[in-house]
Amino acid sequence: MTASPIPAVWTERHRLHDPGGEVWVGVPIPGTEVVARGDLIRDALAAAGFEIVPPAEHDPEHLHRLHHPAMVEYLRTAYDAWVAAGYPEEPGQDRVVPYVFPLPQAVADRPFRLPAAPSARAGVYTTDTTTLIGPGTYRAALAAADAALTAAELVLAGAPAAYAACRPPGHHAGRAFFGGSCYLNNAALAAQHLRDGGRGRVAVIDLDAHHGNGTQDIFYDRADILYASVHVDPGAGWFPHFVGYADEAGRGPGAGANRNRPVPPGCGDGPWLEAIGDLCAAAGACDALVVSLGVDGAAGDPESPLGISPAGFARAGEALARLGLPTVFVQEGGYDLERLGGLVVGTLTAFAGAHP
Ligand code: SP5
Ligand code: ZN
Repeated sequence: MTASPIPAVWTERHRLHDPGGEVWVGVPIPGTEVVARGDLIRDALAAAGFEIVPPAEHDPEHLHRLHHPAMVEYLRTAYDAWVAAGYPEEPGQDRVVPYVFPLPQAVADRPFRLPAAPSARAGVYTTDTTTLIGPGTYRAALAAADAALTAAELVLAGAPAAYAACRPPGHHAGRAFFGGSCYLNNAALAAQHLRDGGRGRVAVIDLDAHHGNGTQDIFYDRADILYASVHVDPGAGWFPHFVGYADEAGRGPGAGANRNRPVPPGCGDGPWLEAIGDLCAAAGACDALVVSLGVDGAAGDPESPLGISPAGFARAGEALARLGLPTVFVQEGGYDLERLGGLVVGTLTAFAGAHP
């Protein structure tokens, strides 16, 4: 096979992040956002002839464009504070995981008090109990952000498309919250980088099976970055549960620049591709594209019921290519370890074959 025209940014620093499982409905379970994902994606790309490129390092100050500095500082320091407080010994938890949350209706009308206990601080910025922080989580999240920024730089330098093998993923991370196995919003950072590099209007099309509530949060008030997502209907009982409905269309100057297309569990290729057609039509007036490429909509994936076939992902890649835009792909979810690499390669290859 000839070399792919899409450079793939990847770093072994993803291995620094081992969430060590997750806590779901109170039960510690192995979790599906595992270290093996990053290596399986790399191996599939290399076997298919993709050029593997290391990310350039960026000053973490970059993150403050889109993330609250206090959250970034929390992510940087949370694990050390957790260990210093002795939780790995008593009660025996070696990852940062919350047990209380400052719900707005419980605290909103009084000054915010940053809790003294690291166990309570763990609930200040995360939405859930499934997004644990380990010793290398912050460094791996920085490396994933570097990969997305580097892919954006390759496109700004003239590549028609570039792919960032981000792990941990990012689209559930908002300006001042993280969750859903995400810490920093890689796709949003790539979109902002394209704007900063002179692209006038940027579309983020999110194919991950779940709604990207973090990306929506970051860009909800902005007209210069369109967020458009197809995802399993949160109203049918799926993560992120509280956000991702069709009537969330943006606010203020961003009104009309947010588009959600929830699809029903088990919908399969037809309705999913129809929704993607709508999202692409909305992105037609943009100057650059970021694709949040989650492949967890695939049939057999343990985290979603959508049942999309490999051919469906290829058709999606072709539809995105027909936009004819400079495109940055950013990896999000995808948890079927047998099929993960093939789905990523298949989507990118179909895109490359149809891109003008
Ligand atoms: C990036 C991304 O795809 N995040 C999605 C995280 C969704 N997590 C939802 C709750 C996890 C519970 N998993 C239990 C699986 C049982 N089949
Ligand atoms: Zn997902």
